[in-house]
Amino acid sequence: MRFKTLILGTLFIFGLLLTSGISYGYERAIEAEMADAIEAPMEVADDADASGGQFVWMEGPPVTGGGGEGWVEYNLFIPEPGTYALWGKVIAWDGNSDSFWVTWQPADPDENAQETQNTEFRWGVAQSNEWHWDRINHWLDGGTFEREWEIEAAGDTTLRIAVREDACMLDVIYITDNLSEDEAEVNPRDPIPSDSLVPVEPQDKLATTWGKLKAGR
Ligand SMILES: [Ca+2]
Ligand SMILES: [Ca+2]
Repeated sequence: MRFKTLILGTLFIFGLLLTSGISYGYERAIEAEMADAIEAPMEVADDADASGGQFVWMEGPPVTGGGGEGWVEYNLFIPEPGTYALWGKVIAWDGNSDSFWVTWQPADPDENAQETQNTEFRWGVAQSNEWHWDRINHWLDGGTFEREWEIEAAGDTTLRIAVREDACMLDVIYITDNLSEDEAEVNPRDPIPSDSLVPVEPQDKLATTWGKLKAGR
């Protein structure tokens, strides 16, 4: 009798894990300017209205074309396998400054989207000239759909956000296993101290790289 109770109890707990295990409530926000690597002409810039007072972009006038070079990369430790969504806090002035390329390995292949122009990785950024949240989507030729990433094992991942059009600005990246497309439900937020277990510094050296590039022209 006691054994039967144990079995039933185990099954009950297993059932609870199954129903509640779909989402365990992971979330983390990181300042875009705290990138682990930055390739010019992507650079860190100042804005008093941005979280942390800084953001990243390829500098450029909004209405003209241009871009396709430079990126930021983030080494992100994901503690649990699962399905994740990304949100970006962005400014995109107009139709010539409203996209990035996004690849998140190992869920995505090791592919240079700036070279392949693979629309699977093309993020059509919601336009506004105020800082606002936009869930990272893929802007396919047949329509724009919210993206999600299957992270199959806990461990290190590499998120690359690459310039597609200059003047598109990125302030914060918010990582969550809440797959809702409703911003009010997900409630993406700016970083808080507990997001940074290991303190990191902004990549000041990138301004140097950019300066050298300009001087070399
Ligand atoms: Ca532009
Ligand atoms: Ca920021």
